[in-house]
Amino acid sequence: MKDQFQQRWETLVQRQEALLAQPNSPASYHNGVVQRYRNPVITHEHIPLNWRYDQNPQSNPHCMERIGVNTTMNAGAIKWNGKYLMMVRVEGVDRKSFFAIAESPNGTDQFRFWPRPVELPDTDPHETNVYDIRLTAHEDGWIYGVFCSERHHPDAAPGDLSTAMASAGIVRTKDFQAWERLPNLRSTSQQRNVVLHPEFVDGCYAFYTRPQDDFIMAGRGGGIGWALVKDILHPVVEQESIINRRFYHTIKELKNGEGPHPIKTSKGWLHLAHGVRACAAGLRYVLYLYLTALDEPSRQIAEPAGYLMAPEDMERVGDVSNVLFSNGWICDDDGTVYIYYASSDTRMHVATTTVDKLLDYCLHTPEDGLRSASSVQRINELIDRNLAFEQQKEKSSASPKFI
Ligand code: M1P
Repeated sequence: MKDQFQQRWETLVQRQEALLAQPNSPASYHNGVVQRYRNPVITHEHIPLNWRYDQNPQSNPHCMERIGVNTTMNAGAIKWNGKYLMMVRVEGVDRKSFFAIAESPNGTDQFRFWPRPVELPDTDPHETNVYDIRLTAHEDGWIYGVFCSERHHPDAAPGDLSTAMASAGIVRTKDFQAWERLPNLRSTSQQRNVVLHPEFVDGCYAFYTRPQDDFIMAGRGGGIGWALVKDILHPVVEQESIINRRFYHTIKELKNGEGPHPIKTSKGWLHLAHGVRACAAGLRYVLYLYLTALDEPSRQIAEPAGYLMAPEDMERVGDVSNVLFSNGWICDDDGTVYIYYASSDTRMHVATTTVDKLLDYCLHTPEDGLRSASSVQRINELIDRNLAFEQQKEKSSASPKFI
């Protein structure tokens, strides 16, 4: 007869295998722009059992979980050797985040973690937490990961164990096994949500930045910034301009941040970003799009009003509720786009669309008029066009047809 340990272990394994093999399918409703999938693609239950359990009944007679995982979220993404890779932010029950890579053969299900979490070169004993990596296959031949490197603020008052400082950490690799750590991006302000553009611009590395007054609040930081860096081995923000601004009474009133690096299209660079506003329930994070010029990635040419995606149904609830956050998407050669997004800082999901649809959405959705009166005007313009179209249709169906 199997002992208790063995029985429990087998149940754990079967349960996890069933989860990992579970097929995913498109959700029934979509608005024509993006297609959500039914199941989350990665949850804390996807974390390999041998990262969490001591498998030896002698040292773990109750078959207890020894190292718990709280959430799996905010993953960078990249297509690598034909596989869809997510570099996931895994947060332990001890609140420390680290990175781990999971791969899928098709981008929508069967994500499995590689055997071990990523061991980044540990270069600074003050670095306490790392998270939200953005992966960029740069034209210089390296794959870069830019992430938030967080530490206790050196100027925090005695006894203040909460004030933190965020900067952009940089690593690079050619095979996702060996990682080279570069110096953090030097900037006069705190930085989070920093993203490397995939091409050189004026012979420099180009970064999307997010200057902020302190660890939480963007404050005087006007939105998503742009900075050219001459030397990636000594990266310094010398000049920073704001390319995607925040505005009063919008989805990004409080703060915003670049998502993954933009996708290059025939009509410009497609950007996915998050916008944050405050409400009685706390901060609300949604995803939005904007487009910049092909020959000048820092010049905005279109931005639809409002959000592309906001938390829905179960996405609304989690460790930090009412949050959608994306720092990874993959564009296939056929133009299919896989948007990987986390809900409520807890789990990863996928939604699919195409480059054509996103461009259509970007170029034909009215921009934000910033006032209720403009919103009503835009709806009335659409109604007028629709009425004219219906009249035209009626006319042509009523007119005699000569054969
Ligand atoms: O909790 C929501 C998000 O908050 C931060 O994002 P931002 O800097 O734009 O406010 C990050 O900590 C992010 O990881 C988190 O998902």
